[in-house]
Amino acid sequence: MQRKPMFNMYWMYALIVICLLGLYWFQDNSQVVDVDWTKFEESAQNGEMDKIVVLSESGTAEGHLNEAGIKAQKIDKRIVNESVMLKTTIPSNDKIADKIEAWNAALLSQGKPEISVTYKRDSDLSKIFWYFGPIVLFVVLMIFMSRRLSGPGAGGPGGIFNVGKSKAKVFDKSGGQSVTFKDVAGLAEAKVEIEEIVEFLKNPERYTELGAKIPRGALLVGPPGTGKTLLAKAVAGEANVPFLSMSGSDFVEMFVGVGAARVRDLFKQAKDKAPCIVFIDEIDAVGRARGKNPNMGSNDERENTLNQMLTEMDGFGSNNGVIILAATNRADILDKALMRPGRFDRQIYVDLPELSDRVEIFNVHLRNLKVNSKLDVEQLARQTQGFSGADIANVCNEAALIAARNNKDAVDFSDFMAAIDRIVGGMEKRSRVITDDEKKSIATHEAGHATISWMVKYGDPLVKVTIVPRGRALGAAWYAPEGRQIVPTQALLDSICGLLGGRAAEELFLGEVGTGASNDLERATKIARAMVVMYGMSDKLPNLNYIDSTGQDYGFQKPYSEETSKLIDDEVARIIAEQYQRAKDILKKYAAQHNEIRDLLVEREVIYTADVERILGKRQWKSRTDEIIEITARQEEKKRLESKSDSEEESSIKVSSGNKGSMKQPDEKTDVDATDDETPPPFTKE
Ligand code: NHX
Ligand code: ZN
Repeated sequence: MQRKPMFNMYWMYALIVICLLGLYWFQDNSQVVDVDWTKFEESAQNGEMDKIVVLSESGTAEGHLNEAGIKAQKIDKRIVNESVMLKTTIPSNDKIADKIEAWNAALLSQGKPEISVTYKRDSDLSKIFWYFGPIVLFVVLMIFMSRRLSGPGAGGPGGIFNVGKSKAKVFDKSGGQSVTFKDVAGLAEAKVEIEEIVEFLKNPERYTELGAKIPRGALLVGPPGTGKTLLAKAVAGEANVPFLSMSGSDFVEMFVGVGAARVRDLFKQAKDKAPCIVFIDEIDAVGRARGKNPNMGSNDERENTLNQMLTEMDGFGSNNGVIILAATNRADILDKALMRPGRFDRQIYVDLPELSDRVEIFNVHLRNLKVNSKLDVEQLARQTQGFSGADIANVCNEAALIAARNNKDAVDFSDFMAAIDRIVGGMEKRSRVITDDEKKSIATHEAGHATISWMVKYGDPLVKVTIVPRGRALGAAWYAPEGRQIVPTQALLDSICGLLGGRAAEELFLGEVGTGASNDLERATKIARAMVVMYGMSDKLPNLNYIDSTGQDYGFQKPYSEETSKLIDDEVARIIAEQYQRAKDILKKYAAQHNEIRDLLVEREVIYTADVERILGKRQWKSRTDEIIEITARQEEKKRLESKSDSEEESSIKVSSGNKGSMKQPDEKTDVDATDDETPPPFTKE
């Protein structure tokens, strides 16, 4: 984190007070009395001094009085101290030495002690140093201690005195690079919705003239890493207004009332900067629904903060040009009061990127990389189903790191694939020693997964099967997740069956089972349980849902009886048992193929879709991914035809015949399919 300037008004006050105190203290310590030269000379001649300091630079001399001297000078009302100096301006620098010598000679003849003499040059500087040195030291110490006190995270502006200040980061035009919608890939729908907000900020008159109120805020909802912050920044960049950014957890501090004070300060800051955008990230940290039972006392502070936020949003004049954007990945658990009209009136969903969005996102990140010119971005996008924008950024960076490690001069496709594997499965551990027996049982397990998922209708498309240890796993079957919108019951059953396939193969072909399948079983059980309590898919408890999606949990009480509880457990166990039996049945039927896959796996360590297809035959069902590819290709072809017809109406016979009628002629479709990979120039194929 960047260090903020550590001085503020409070410190200035403290410094001044300390300086005054210090000056007072030091002045009292050794009293200086200004006298004229005659008086000084008289005192010296009377033997009242034990030491004279000549400051030749300033042309002054200081005479330190001895005890007799102080007694003799006590008549002077100014003298109150134990140690006193007489200070005078010396008439001439060169004669002072002779003078003192003369005085000493006289004193010696009278049997009195001599006066010692020291000559100093820049006395003022050293004096200042001795006066102020300790003070400076003290102040530095104080600052250091207050920083310590307020903890490493809270070390922001000025420690404990500033807890009530909002810690908003302000980005405005002066702050360098601003983000615009051009930098945001994908998110087409979200952009459309949010563009309106930019309009409000750019010309509010258009809306206010018609009597419309400008919205106060919008909630950006979506999984982590999907670009909510980026979108908010883009709004600020497009509207060309300042952008105040804060995280919901910044409001939370151990002191009482701090959260509310920070909310107040944030809104005050925003009003000063209006028109502007306030962005609160992770708003669920403060915006979580207020509990109904106040026995869990510790939430009071958060509730105060939330109440303050609600009040501030209400208290706004409606047209003062402050728009609040907030981001969360859990809109369902937010307090309903936050979503009331007049507060966050609109919710904008920021979803995980679709295939075409991922292509765009890859292209954005690839701009900064030196990549192989033949890189198939579409293939990369296909392999990253379920990845967020942040994940893709990570893939690109990781790929570049891998390429650099291998001393390549451009990042190529294999580096990207290695990066994806690395991110999904963890680091490869080729150094782990595995015996032949172990290899065979791992291969048996993985071949079990592969066989089942290949043979069931809704099995995810297999990418590869490996027995190379990676992360915590000794082996794995890799799939390209389908990303289904609607998941039929059978699809859930099929995935349970696939997960149990590893364990089933161990039982069937090894005769004993091992501990390794724990993760498979955990996932299978979770799906089965969700089918029963969430999706209402079980025979004994049909169409019932015992999950509260609003996040206001039932406390420690379950929303169902003990009997239901037993039923749920039984149903989950039944589903698992049925699918396990089914997996074993499938494996028995295809035992020969399974063993062939296993042996190939032991031999090669990694096998791919093509190998499995050769052994098990082509899959009976078309995967959703394949269908999507066809659909997008069809849509693109349609677009291309339309734009062609706009620009080159005179060109050829085929164009006019191809686009005037319906786009959905069956022969056209197959044409597109056949040329999907090569993407030849339009209208050359037959
Ligand atoms: C162990 N690991 O812990 C060894 C090193 C059955 C051939 N003694 O099911 O590797 O046994 O299909 C996430 C991902 C635990 C969480 C993997 C938690 C693996 C993986 C245990 C294959 N592939 N199991 C599999 C496996 C193991 C484990 C995990 C996890 C094995 C199996 C791990
Ligand atoms: Zn497994």
